[in-house]
Amino acid sequence: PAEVENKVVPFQKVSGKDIIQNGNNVEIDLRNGEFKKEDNEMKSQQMDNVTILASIHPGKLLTYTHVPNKFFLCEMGMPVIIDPDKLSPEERQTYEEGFRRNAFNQYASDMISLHRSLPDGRDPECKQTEYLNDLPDVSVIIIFHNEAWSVLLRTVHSVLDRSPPHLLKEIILVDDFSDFDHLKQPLNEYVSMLAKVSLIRLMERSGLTRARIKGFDASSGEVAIFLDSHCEATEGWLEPLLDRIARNETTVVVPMIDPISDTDLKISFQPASTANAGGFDWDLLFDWRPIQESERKRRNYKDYLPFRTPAMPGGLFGISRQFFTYLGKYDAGFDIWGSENLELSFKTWMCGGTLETVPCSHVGHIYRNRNPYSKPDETETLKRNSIRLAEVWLDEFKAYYYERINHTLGDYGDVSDRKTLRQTLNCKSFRWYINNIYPELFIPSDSIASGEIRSKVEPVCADVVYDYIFERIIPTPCHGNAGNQYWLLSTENDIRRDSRCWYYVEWLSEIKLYNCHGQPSHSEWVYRDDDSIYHSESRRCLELSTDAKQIRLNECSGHERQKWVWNRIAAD
Ligand code: LR7
Ligand code: MN
Repeated sequence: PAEVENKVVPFQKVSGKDIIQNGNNVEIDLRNGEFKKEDNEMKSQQMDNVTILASIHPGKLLTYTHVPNKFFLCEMGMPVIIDPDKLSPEERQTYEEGFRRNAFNQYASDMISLHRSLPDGRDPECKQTEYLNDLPDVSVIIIFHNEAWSVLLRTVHSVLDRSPPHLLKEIILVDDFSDFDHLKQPLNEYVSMLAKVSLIRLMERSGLTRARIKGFDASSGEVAIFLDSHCEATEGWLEPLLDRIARNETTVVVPMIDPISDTDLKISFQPASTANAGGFDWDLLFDWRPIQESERKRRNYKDYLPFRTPAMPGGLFGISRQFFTYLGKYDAGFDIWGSENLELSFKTWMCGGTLETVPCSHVGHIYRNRNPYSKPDETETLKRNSIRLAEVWLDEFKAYYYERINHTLGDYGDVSDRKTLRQTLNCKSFRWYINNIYPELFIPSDSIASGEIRSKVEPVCADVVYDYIFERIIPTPCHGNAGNQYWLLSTENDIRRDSRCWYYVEWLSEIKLYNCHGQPSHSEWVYRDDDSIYHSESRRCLELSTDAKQIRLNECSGHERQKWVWNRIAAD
């Protein structure tokens, strides 16, 4: 596909005759346009004109959106770059309100066509692959809580525009008790005009797990595909997913997830060669991991072929109706956010299925830094979800998570039904899952020491502070609740928690956290008999500063400030 530069051009008139079909692309010739600065009427007419045409040639049209006095070419997933300092006070307010309510740039999104075109960067093999003729039909289930209008409807239209009609049975929107005004009557009216789209309203805040179950129960396609409410399906996204399920009903599929920027809405199309697998750590949160070497080899290093993955991120996936039902859908006891993704990953593998990423299928997703919506008692809800998950699926391995929360289980509700389900389905053990599906997971029992790292001179423990984008090791008063004061010393002499390792940054004289399997290569720490923690590369020792505000390295002196107690030390 033609690469399009993100050009800034003066505000100009666009009419039908200026629109030129050029191969697969449609270009707008602005040379004959006339400059019409104050004409708001013109502006909206132009927008209408372009939008209507865009829906006739979905994905094939380049359109323009405006910021005051400027047009930005923002199709092909190009960014909309806005300088907030140049906005009028009212527009500036709208801009900021958009960020505040959504944690992404709603103002920019509102300028982009609901049918915007996207780049097609699929590997060439994807377009040559012959998919089965007789594919199952699909219900796409999109749940949302307080989503922005343009983002939600761009998700819907991207699915309508880019799915073969005979395969798309329906789109089911599930409103998880939103209170944004535009999601009330205006959404009813809009949806009533769209064929195949229906809207379910939940009468209380249910959280994403129960919202998905409601949507699933109301749907009837042979396959269910779930999407977050801020996604964009790209050309050819559907067939590669359905093909895998058609060949094996117990295959659960995840597309490539292309990041859409939260600031300028640019989509970064990820080539298959950059695909990651999914994993998690003992905090029981999903994370991305390199694809296993065995799996790369099994596919003869052909990046475009589906690969097995230990876990799914959770928001975008397809599953056959029968298999999802067989697996008992989700634990309906999960509240608001979290845990359903790992539950379904474990169940899929342990109860007879396969979880795959399908690199030929691409769907965009807006990643954001925070969740903008209200979440009642966030940490408690997530912890409760995680405990339910651990109780039912982790067997003896649940201890590693419980150690992280200092065994403060609290009331996590009743999970007996879920345990019965696991028994009835005769699912394999978590040990089997780790040994066979996720052997790269770090097992804490292999560690030399674990728990808090407490100074011998003051009641402070090694903790982490998030300063800007880095996580720095600092001393804080020991609280005895594990959490961020919980550290493992691995047999490879890493000090780590989950996949984050201590790394000494020499030029800053600071210890920061880095990915254990990423760059830079690791720092080696040795816990010695004299209770010092020795950093091999610099040959220095971990020391608490005299004001007890820093943890740094210094010449090993045997001083009390260099002595640390690690609260569980493996017997050897
Ligand atoms: O109470 C709620 N009710 C809802 O309906 C809370 C959320 N939601 C909706 C929300 O509007 C959105 O459409 O649920 C969807 C997911 O919520 P997000 O977008 O806030 O979640 P996320 O993208 O930060 O989180 C990822 O992990 C979650 C764990 O529960 C879910 O599985 C999300 O679907 C999942 N998203 C993805 O996998 C997209 C890829 C990102 C990654 C990694
Ligand atoms: Mn999301």
